[in-house]
Amino acid sequence: MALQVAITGLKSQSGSQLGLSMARLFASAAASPSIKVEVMPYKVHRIEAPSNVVETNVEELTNFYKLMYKMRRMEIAADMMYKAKFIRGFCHLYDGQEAVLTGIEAAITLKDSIITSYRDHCQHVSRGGSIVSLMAELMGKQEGATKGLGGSMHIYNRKNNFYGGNGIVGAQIPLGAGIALAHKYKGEPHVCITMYGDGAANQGQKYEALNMAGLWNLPAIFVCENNHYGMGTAEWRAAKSPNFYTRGDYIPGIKVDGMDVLAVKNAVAFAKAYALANGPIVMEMDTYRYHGHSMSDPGSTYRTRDEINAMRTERDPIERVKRLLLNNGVDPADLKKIDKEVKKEVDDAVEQAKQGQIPPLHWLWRNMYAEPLGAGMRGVLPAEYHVPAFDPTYKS
Ligand SMILES: Cc1ncc(C[n+]2csc(CCOP(=O)(O)OP(=O)(O)O)c2C)c(N)n1
Ligand SMILES: [Mg+2]
Repeated sequence: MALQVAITGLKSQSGSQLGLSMARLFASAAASPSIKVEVMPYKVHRIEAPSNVVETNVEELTNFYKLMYKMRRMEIAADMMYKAKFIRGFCHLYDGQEAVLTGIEAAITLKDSIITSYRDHCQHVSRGGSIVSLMAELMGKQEGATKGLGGSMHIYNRKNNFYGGNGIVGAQIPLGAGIALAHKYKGEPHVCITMYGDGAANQGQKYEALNMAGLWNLPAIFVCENNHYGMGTAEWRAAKSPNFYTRGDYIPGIKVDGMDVLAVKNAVAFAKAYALANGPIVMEMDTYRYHGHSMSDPGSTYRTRDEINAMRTERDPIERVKRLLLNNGVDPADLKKIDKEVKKEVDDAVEQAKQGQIPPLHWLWRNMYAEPLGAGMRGVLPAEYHVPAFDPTYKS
């Protein structure tokens, strides 16, 4: 079966808007028969649930499979490069959670904005960045997404409305409300997706941001990725109410199986339409991270191996899509071919990134401000003191 075919004529609750975003993410040329899938019913708060019957087709599923497998291989490669000391410092991996981002991207366009926490590698690629520039950034090379100066937690792509990469827990939540305000202020029909964890969901700044978003009816979608742990702390130890989809109080909420890309796609399309017409909405994605919190956490001291294994065998988002594809007549050899191609793409990107250059030392003093302000810091003018000569090649 030819797998490189197109997605057209998707009919779902999001109508042409979903078709458009699909064309962007998953380029296509011909329609294939529609497949109806029943996803886990949504739990809702102050809103009526959308249908849990989702329409898809082999082409769409194939492209979901490819993107999620790419994310998985990228994170496995990052893990290996960290252990081989090519990557230093902070590094938080996203494997296990791939269906959340893939489903979100399927329901929005690059004109909609995304902002997230430090767990940001996959957003860089889903928003159009290359795997080479991701790997180069992780290795601190100047060919990296943020010129090797940001590293794992600080990847941005303003051109495609990806606002990072934020190391301070919860800091992205008010920023996301601000981005939604900008969309509204400019009269744009776009939303801001703000992704944060179950740990961040208990923070005060979230409630201030929700209040303002609610007051001003901002097109803001607050996506709590509930992977059930904040570092080594289980959600029930940190949250009086772990029903994160209800925690917006006066703001409606919806709880989604975050290990099912179709459930996510359908719910985000619904949330986007709601947010544009009415204002903010909270989404709780029930998901799981396979790796530890970051590289210093083996991930097995505060949860059992049985729990991790059960997630992998019973709820893995990639295996779920694979099963759907096989049940709908796709040849297993075609999926093996995809696996091989994706693995090679990631391996080649890692090798290319290794060849990159370490940034020159004086770049440490560049890009702190849009242009050197001439303002001193504790009596020192950084540009004069530390930088031999202004480097006009720095800004791209
Ligand atoms: C304000 C602040 N407090 C503490 C930390 C340290 N810290 C980093 S990640 C994290 C846990 C956050 O967990 P969660 O929000 O569930 O996100 P996840 O890592 O599970 O994606 C903590 C406490 C920080 N970076 N910023
Ligand atoms: Mg968490």
